[in-house]
Amino acid sequence: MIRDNETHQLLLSTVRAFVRDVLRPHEKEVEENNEVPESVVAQMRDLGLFGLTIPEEYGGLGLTMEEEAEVCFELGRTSPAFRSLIGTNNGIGSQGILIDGTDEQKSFYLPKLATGEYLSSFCLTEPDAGSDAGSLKTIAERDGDDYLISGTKRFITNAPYADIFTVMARTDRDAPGAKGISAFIVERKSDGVTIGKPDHKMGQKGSLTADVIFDKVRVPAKQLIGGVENVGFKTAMKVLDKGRLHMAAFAAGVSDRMLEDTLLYAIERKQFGRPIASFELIQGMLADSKAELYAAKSMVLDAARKRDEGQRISTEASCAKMFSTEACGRIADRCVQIYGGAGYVSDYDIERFYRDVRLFRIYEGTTQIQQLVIAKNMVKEVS
Ligand code: COS
Repeated sequence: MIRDNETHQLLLSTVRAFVRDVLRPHEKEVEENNEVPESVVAQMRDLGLFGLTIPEEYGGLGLTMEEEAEVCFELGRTSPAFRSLIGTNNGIGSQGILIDGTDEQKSFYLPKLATGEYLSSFCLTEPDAGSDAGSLKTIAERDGDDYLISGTKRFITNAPYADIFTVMARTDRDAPGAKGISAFIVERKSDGVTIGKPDHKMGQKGSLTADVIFDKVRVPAKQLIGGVENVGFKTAMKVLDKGRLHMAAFAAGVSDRMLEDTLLYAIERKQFGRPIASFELIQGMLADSKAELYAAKSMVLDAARKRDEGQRISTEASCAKMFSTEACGRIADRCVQIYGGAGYVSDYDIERFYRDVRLFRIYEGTTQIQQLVIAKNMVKEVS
């Protein structure tokens, strides 16, 4: 749902200009230094990018899912590291509090996340619990008015900068699998929280992930999300439904950028005396990519509108995430092919994007997990 088209178009053109004039010129520097410069972060804060999805009453822009998707199409047109920095505050790092938090939790944390004063991370994955998130081992034991949290979380996006973590931990050791898991807001400054060294990743330089280790971290009971034990896995799944749609939209944005760059290259680059864009085998790759991009964007917008209408979109979010990120991988591959040798060297951006987009098919649920969610829901609907 677009609430006010004029305001929305103004926001989109502002983000488009910011991507073009500020973010794109910093892409190579971010890749080389493995960090987003503080001057850029400050501009992102000033533009309100950390609070795109946080309701206006808590100081954010309160975008609807359709509006957010269109902003992601624009933000995708540059290095994923920039989106990654604001992605957790707008998505998996804030949505648990927003969807299931108490009024007190919302009014304390959301304004800080909306302005970017606080950065947040989502701690679900563990060394032995990736796709099988329900098997996580981190424990939260009740101790008077507090819980003591112990365990290790892995590949946590923005962990090196985060001020708060949404931590999924087991409060009932006897309950099987996904039952018995609760969600907590844990402050980084708490005693017993250690952040590991940033991971050396294949791509997405400038977006840092690391282990977060909790060693008997004392967390007041008021930090239990929603004040209810043993429903944290459902909170995590609801957060991921939205996160997966956000990722689908973002992947479409990146596909758009790669395809645009490649088209311009194919028009300029001459072989056999004419632009390679005039050769039908190149045109086939361009056309397949364009059609897949169009399908990905259409899917994302349809699912987003359904979510805005209040429908449950678990299936649609997984379909969109699976299709858009897989299409993005195919588009990246074709783009490198069209660039030829130039696509394999770092002088052109496509080599970096090719590595960056590989992660889209893995994080926030692998393609295989999306297939599982879709098929499970299909069977459930019939039976
Ligand atoms: N919204 C609300 N509730 C949900 C839900 C959703 N989208 N998905 C599942 N649930 C509920 C189920 O209804 C079930 O509730 P009941 O016990 O009351 O019936 C409960 O959560 C457990 O669901 P399920 O039985 O489907 O859990 P599984 O252990 O089989 O796990 C998958 C399901 C595999 C889909 C889940 O573990 C998953 O998404 N794994 C991938 C994790 C991931 O994406 N990690 C990425 C890193 S985090 S950025």
